[in-house]
This record gives sequence, structure tokens and C-alpha cells, in this order.
Amino acid sequence: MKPIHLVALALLGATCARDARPVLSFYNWSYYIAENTIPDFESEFGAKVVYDNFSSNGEVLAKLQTGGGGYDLTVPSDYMVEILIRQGLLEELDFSKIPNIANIDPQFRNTPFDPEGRYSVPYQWGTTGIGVNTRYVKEVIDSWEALWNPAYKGRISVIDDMRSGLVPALRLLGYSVNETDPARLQEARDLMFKQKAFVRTYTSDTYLDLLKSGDVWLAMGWSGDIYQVMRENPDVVFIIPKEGSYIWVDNLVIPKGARNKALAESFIDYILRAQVGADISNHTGYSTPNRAAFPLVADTLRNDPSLYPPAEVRQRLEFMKDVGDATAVYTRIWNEIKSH
Ligand code: N2P
Repeated sequence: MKPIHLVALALLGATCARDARPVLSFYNWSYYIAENTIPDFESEFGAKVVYDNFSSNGEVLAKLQTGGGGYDLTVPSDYMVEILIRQGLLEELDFSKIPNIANIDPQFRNTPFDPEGRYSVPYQWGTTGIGVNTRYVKEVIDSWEALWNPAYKGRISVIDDMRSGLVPALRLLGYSVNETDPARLQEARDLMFKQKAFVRTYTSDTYLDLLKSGDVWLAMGWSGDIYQVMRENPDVVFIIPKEGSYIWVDNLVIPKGARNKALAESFIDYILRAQVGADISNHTGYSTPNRAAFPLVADTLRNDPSLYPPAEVRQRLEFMKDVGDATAVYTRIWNEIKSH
């Protein structure tokens, strides 16, 4: 190697070794941030963000139960926050470091899953329905029944999660997404088992590409994810089935024992700025819980009834709750469905 190269290498090494920037390890859902969110934070705060993705609440729970995975910040949904608090897996937040909490719409504060609002800050919320590629699906879809239509065999994807994955069957049967009765859960299991023959794949993240390309025509999915597909493929529409579905809010939380709690709190406060929050909603298509950000969200999003559902739609949507002992039944059913 030429001496000049050695010098360059030595300089590079020295630069890396001198990278004393504090590190924030952030574990977020896939397709759930704006392009500028992290780079802008890094330059303003002189920090480095290590960014990893997950696509189900089960992954967050598993990670936090096995030591937190080294993460300083993550984003579980409502019912999962409740579970994590109960299991002692979250840090209490220091709200003196998070003054922008004042921007949050009061209806998203002191929620049933974190009654005193001590552990979590709402990030984004949304609905759950079906993304339909109207180029291939010519009838108007308004029901979960479409997922049982043999005409769409091999062109359907279903969310890969033990709670979400049973929702189409539970709601078709007229049961709650929080059903705990084992006999009713068994009925839902049998119905989802029948549906399995039509499923191309169970997935909570690859459906965006599959729906966009036309490989999948009906994708059970979340509002913003489908919205992101719609932006690139105008044949795609998003519907909330008439039988009802679930609504959710995901929340910034700090895992117990996080190495960089203060930096995580700075990041939470940064996310709560009006423009930062609006950028995330504008990019992801998800709904903002931030009152100051809302006016900065694009009209097309704010006026879309499947993103900000009006009362008559809203009444068909349930929040998930911790189902307690019935969790074991959901786990067994989902393992059966996935493994047969
Ligand atoms: C983004 C997933 C949204 C989170 N890909 C669903 N709770």
C-alpha cells in the first residue's frame, strides 16, 4: 500500500475514533418516519441515531423482555404499552425535558393504557382496513368477506400478528377485537383457517410492495401504509370494512435501563414540534395526535375519512386492549394458523 493511502487510513481511523457523538438507538415500525426526521435531529443535536425497524408489537415485547436490545426509544401500540408498564419494562419519562407535550391533543393524554401519562407520548395513530387494487378487483369492496372470495385466491395478504390476524374473522362473526371467550376465539380460528387457502402471505411490511406491484390485490393493512402505496399506484384504494375493525395509537416509550434516556427525551420533544410531527404525517399518511402539527398536515390527508374517520365510521372501530389470560389462546391459534 502506498504511504499516502496509509496516511488516509490513519486519518479516517482517527476521525472515527473521535466520533464522540452521543448515540440514540431508535426501534421504530417500518415505513413510519419522514426522510428528514433523523438527519435534522442528528445535525441539530450533534447526535447519531441508530435506526432499526420492526413490524409487530410482539417483536417489541420480545426485545424488551430480553434486555431491551440496547434501544433507547421504541414505539409500541396502546395495549402493548399497558403490558410493558405492567411488566416493569419502561422508564418513567421526565416531562420537564419534554415541554412540547403541550402540543398533544388532550384526548390522547391520560389514556386507559397509561392512565397518568407517565410512560408514553403518542407518536402517530391510524386505522386498519384493506388496500384494494382496483385494476384487478372490479367489484366495490366494503366487507372483510372479500378475503374469503375464491376469485382472489393467492392475491390476498393478511397482517402477520396474533391479535390483528384474527380481526377479519372476529368482526365478521360480530365479536370484539378484544374477544376473550375461548369458544368464540375457536370459531374465529376456524374461519381464518378456511381463509388460509386464499392467502398469498402473512406480512406486516412487505404488503406495500406486493400491493403496489399488483402481486397482491387485497392487502389487510394500516391506513398510512396503504396511503403510501396509493401515492405511487393510483389504482389502489383503502377501505374500512363495514363490519368494523380496530383503531390504534402508537407511543414513544423508553425501555427500562436505556443508556441514553436524556437524549431519548430530547428526541421525543423534537418529534412533538409542530413541523416535525407534520412532516412525519405528510410523509407516512398516518394521523397526527399533535394539535399544533395538524394545521400543517396536507388537506388531502386531513379531509380523508379513512385517515381521520368521522363519528359514524369511528363507532365501528375498537381500540385493542390487553386480553390478559386469553393471550395464550391467541398465541396458540396464531401458531396453528401459521404452521399448518
Ligand atoms: C407502519 C405501521 C403502523 C403501525 N408501517 C401500526 N400500529
